[in-house]
Amino acid sequence: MHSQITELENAFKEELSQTDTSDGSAIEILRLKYLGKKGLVTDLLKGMGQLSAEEKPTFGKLVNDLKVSVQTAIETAQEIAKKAALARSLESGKIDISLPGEGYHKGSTHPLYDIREEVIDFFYGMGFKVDLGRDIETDWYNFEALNTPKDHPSRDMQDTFYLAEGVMLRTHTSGTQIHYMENHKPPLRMVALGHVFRVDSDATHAPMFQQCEGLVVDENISFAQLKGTLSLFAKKLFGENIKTRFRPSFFPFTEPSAELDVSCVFCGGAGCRRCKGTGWMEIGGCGSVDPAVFANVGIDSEKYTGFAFGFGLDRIAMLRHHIPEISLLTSNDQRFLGQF
Ligand code: FA5
Repeated sequence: MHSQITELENAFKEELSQTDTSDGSAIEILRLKYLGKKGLVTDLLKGMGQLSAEEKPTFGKLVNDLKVSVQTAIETAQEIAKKAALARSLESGKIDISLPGEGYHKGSTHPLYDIREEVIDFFYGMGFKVDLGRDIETDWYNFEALNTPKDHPSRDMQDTFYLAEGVMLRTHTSGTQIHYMENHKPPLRMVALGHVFRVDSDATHAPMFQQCEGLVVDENISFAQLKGTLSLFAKKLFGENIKTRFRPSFFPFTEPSAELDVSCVFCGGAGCRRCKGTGWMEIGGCGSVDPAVFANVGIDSEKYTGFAFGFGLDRIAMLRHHIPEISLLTSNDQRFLGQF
């Protein structure tokens, strides 16, 4: 019997020495083999029933000692395995705080917003008041008061989205001039910025775009002051080297009228595909306020003169950033917007 206990003890020691003590499941297998319900040490205890009453206490103590020493050895091994598992998990989940953080997308302002802010900044600095006007206008403000009667051919220049008889999405910001002159007495200086709408769509024309309207009314206002103001404005937008050209044109509400062109930002004025070989690009219209407009708002055209201008913010953004297609500005495409 004694030798049986010694053999079992040696066998256990041998097996334990060959077990990977960092592996908790291998130790559990060993525990079950010796101390489990059908384990080898448990079997020895069960076999005690066949012993005589004298043998039982001695044998019982030896088996119990064996059980305690196996149990202690197993617990020590389990402790080692636990520590090894913790070390492994710390190693695998280790955070290197010197590594850069995960990237995130930083938003930026829309190029049209930036231009709008710049325009406001420029004119505000020159003493202009800023107005927004309204998206929906009546025929009076969008056309009639601007010296454009119903049968006037220039109405065809702006293909209109009508909402009801005599009510429309404004085709230009010029109606704001009328609202402003109805509510303010000269001398006055104002710019109005906002969306305008036309049935119009190609690479450089959008059905919805933004315009900035400008109006100055006072005694002795001349076309020369208009040229000076807009030339300065063009330099502010496109840099000192930009050239401006005032090309004779027609608008019912200004007389004389002109288109404001800037030298092509793509070719510097040499002529290219973008400027259709002319070396110039149009950004807006302008002129001296027609006395008929003053008459519609009760301003004495014998005493006062004025100039007005209107240009497209989308066009300016296109020129500034070399954008080939106007619709990109309202496409909400991150690949495009992410470049600003
Ligand atoms: C007008 O809208 C006049 N109200 C401007 C004006 C104001 C003249 C005050 C005299 C006095 P025009 O239709 O040319 O003019 O448009 C002005 C500018 O708006 C154009 O030069 C261009 O920059 C821009 N624009 C016109 N149509 C479109 C369009 N469909 N898409 C984008 N920009 C446009």
